[in-house]
Amino acid sequence: MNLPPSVRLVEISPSYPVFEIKHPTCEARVALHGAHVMSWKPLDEDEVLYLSPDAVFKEGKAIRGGIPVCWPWFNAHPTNPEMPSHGIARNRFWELKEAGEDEGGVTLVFEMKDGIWNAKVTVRAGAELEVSLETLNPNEVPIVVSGALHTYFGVSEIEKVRVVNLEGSEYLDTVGEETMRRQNGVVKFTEEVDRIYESSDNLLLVDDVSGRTILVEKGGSPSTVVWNPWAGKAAGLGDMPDADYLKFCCIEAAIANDRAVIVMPGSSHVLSTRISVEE
Ligand code: TA6
Repeated sequence: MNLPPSVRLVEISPSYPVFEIKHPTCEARVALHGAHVMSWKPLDEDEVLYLSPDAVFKEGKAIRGGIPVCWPWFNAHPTNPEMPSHGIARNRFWELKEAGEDEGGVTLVFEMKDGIWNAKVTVRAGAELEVSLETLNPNEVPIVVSGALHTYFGVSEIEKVRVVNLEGSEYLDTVGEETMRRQNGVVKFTEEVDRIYESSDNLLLVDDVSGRTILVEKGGSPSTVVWNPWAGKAAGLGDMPDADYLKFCCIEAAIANDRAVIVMPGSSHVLSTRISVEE
């Protein structure tokens, strides 16, 4: 496929293609593996996404950082413990179907098919970043889908960031014994946070050290997942430096647990996240 002028294909490890975008509006990198946005740096801004320096770039292993596409299920498979956590999408190579650009940015369209599962990921990288995950159902029967766009946001110091607009939302706290709670005030990080909020609302990530505010807009997403492993869980992640929990938080446009979506034959569902840096 011919790539537009702002996009070039590089191999960051043997047979592991990554699309490098250098456009007047932004720089970004998107791996063919997992249709995975690895980085996005708008013009005159610092990098927005966290990518682990220990991330593994080989088939079958999800990249630690950027925007993992968790699909067609969130966390453990609903019925089969043999299946990988967070689905099949992020552990395999997709197919690039379209690549284009205009003065506003670059658009890449990826597809994957596996049995009953058919998905399309559209990445629009420009002054804003939008990732859309479309579940298609060409089958004769309904399919049930959950998942997340599992975005890792880079932060200056985790204890000096706030997630705003979840105040008052109910959430499932999955740290320790799962417990339903209600968010009191803004979300802060002073310990492990692993929460599934019942919220379709847009969010703000406020970094008090850099003074930067990130707007996270969601589409087709009845759940918002907020995660930081903190020191204990981070130490157990072999593809991330132990202290890097201080450098990111995940804010995920998700469809989780009992909010799974039924996609009827011949129809589709789109889960999207749109990220912008607020001046
Ligand atoms: O972000 C929510 C979550 O489900 C956490 O429970 C944690 O497992 C995280 O995803 C990362 O999962 P991974 O399989 O990428 O290590």
